[in-house]
Amino acid sequence: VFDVNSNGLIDPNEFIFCWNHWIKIIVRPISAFLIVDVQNDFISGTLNISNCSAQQNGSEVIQPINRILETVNFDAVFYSLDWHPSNHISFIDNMSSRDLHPTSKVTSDNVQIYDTVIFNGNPPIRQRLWPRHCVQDTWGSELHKDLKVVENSLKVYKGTNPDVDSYSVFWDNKKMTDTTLCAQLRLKNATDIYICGLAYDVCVGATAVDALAIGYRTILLDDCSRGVDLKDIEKTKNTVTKNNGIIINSDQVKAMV
Ligand code: VGL
Ligand code: ZN
Repeated sequence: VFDVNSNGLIDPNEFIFCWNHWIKIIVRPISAFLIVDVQNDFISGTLNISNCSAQQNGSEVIQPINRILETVNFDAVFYSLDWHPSNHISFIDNMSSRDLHPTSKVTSDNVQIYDTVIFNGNPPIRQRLWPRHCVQDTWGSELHKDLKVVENSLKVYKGTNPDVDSYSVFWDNKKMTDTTLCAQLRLKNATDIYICGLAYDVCVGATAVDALAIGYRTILLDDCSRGVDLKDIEKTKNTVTKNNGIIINSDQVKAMV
């Protein structure tokens, strides 16, 4: 039984004491830290998120992420990379080389960046169009040089199939193929996943939703994530919370792991 203060809140120190001396011993959490797509193109390259509607600065995630990496001992650390071939389906400049489905309201005549088109396929493929970004083995697809890469961490590459996009770090958008993340997490018997990075409302959000669906305890790091659209960031947070995920800031991580 926790003591509560006059606001009805549990004393955080008491909670941390119980967590470390009782709960952790019973629950035996195994924690993974997943840093999503902190790559040059999203921070200052061709898909610089500061040019998107929310006008956020992707470089601001680096310092809080580095601090977590320096102070918290996770059982596993993963860095995902958006890793596209040159002919990738999501690049707006590749649109003309693909067949549009007759129901697509957006066509080559009226297309604008960030629009969603429908390509022919079985079933037809809904695809949001982005500027060419994170092309394999280019500067834009490299992790930002100031991001700390810890020893024994693993890199997870996604979006490598030219014909299907991949927002979640678990599966492509059609759920045809899983990445190495799934197998690595099973190998480690991970129970808890801390997720952050770029873009909050695209790949970070999709990854958190999948983590919750698989059954991981999922913790989203709000101050270590930046996104494209404020409304979509809000939707992401609501979805995560509704599915029993939690959203915290970086200064709360150390006490939990
Ligand atoms: C991403 C747009 C296109 C992301 C990847 O990493 O959030 N966004 N490809
Ligand atoms: Zn991409």
